[in-house]
Amino acid sequence: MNPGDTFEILSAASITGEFSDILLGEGFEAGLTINLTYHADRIILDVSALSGDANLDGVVESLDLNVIEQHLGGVGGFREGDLDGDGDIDGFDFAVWQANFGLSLNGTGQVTVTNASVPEPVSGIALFFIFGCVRVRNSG
Ligand SMILES: [Ca+2]
Ligand SMILES: [Ca+2]
Repeated sequence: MNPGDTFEILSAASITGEFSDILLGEGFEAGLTINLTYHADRIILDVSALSGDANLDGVVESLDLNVIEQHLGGVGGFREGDLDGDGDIDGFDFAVWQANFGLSLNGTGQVTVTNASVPEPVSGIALFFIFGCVRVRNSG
């Protein structure tokens, strides 16, 4: 999974509940955040990261600057230091890193939930994320 990835993990005529538990699998990177958005007919999973955290360890620190420096002048994605998402690694990415230096996430991996519709809660349904096993559709 990479920051910016979006997956439709469930599609149905009508969805009336939500997952009661979400477990992040082995190897889920500490700096990644997943957001589940419940719609009336589908559930969307978006992956994001702290702006500036190129090495995805959950902290914006000097190690992230090292990533930018290693790829400076080249092309790549978030993991190569393209922090502004324009496909290259340059001074603008450095500015993103600098503006966010010192920020950190709490804990290992983050999960947030957004309700685009307001489904009725259903207990006993668990969603187990095993790293790499949720790739249903990648629009990114
Ligand atoms: Ca970092
Ligand atoms: Ca860039």
